[in-house]
Amino acid sequence: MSDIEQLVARATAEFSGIGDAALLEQAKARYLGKSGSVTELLKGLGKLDPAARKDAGAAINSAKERIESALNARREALRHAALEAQLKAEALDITLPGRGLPTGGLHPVTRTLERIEALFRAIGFDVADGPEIEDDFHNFTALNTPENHPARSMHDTFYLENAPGLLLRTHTSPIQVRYMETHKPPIRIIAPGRVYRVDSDATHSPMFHQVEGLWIDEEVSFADLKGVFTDFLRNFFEKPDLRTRFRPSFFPFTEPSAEIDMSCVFCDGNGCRVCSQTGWLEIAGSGMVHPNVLRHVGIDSEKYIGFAFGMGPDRLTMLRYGVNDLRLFFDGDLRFLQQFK
Ligand code: 2NL
Repeated sequence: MSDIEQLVARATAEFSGIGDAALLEQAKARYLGKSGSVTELLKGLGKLDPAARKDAGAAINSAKERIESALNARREALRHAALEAQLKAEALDITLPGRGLPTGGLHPVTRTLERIEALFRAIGFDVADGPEIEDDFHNFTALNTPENHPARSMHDTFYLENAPGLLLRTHTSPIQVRYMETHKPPIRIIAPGRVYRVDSDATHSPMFHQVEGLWIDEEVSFADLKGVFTDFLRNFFEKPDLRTRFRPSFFPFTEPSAEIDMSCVFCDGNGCRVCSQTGWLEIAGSGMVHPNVLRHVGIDSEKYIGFAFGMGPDRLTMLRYGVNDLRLFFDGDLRFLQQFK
């Protein structure tokens, strides 16, 4: 084999043995670089006589081309190998299950409030709103609650420091008081919202919810109260045979006043653990709005009359979903809350 052919063989073999792109470029320099073997051969052509120069030149150029193509083939092979290695290293397993986007959901008590609102809207009631920080007049005085009433004590009510006369509303009645101050009868509203009392155990939270209702017109009777509220409970619990009973009671803002019981939704009134074997569950307070309340808001108590009621949607939610500890609703434990989505 001629020296030139040996050079091609050596270069081709050397390139094939190189596994690194930078080393390959160094090897290229040794053959095709400024003082590489092939370049040196080309430089030597000038010393040959013209006859020999043509053949030698052709042979060297042919060798140069084959070395270049061996070089390019190796470059390509190395680039391909590098790509393969990268693809392997960065491989994604697209058959793995995705992480999923968690979806939010309404709080169970919110669902109850929305349900109550829908049922009362359906019979022509409006839904009223008001501030959670109230003044003494709207929370107590207007509601005929005397100055020395225990509900007004710091043991029962959260008062604001450095803000005399301001407090966290203890019921949603002040919403109804404000509504009566600004609207003329007929008035048909419910007042849902958060309320606050100094109280905390398995059945009492310092923050809880209330929905009050109010119907004021020229001829609203206790019979209307019984009809509206019984109908509401039957729709809310989806029990057409649900029964109610109204027991005499006392509230400063109603006269007469009544506690409302409903037949137990778990045993239909036969007696079970939930109703302490009585067949009845206490569900709301109610009565005919006290004339003093109407006077406080500037409504003529000789012309107008009406009923009011107040209930606890937290308790309604517990009964509807069979939950036995009120605190579960307000602990913020998503394992519990997510069950109601
Ligand atoms: C209860 C008792 C009640 C009312 C709330 C009311 C509101 C106005 C006028 C008269 Cl503006 N009354 N609200 C009346 C009777 C009972 O709630 O035990 N709630 C859970």
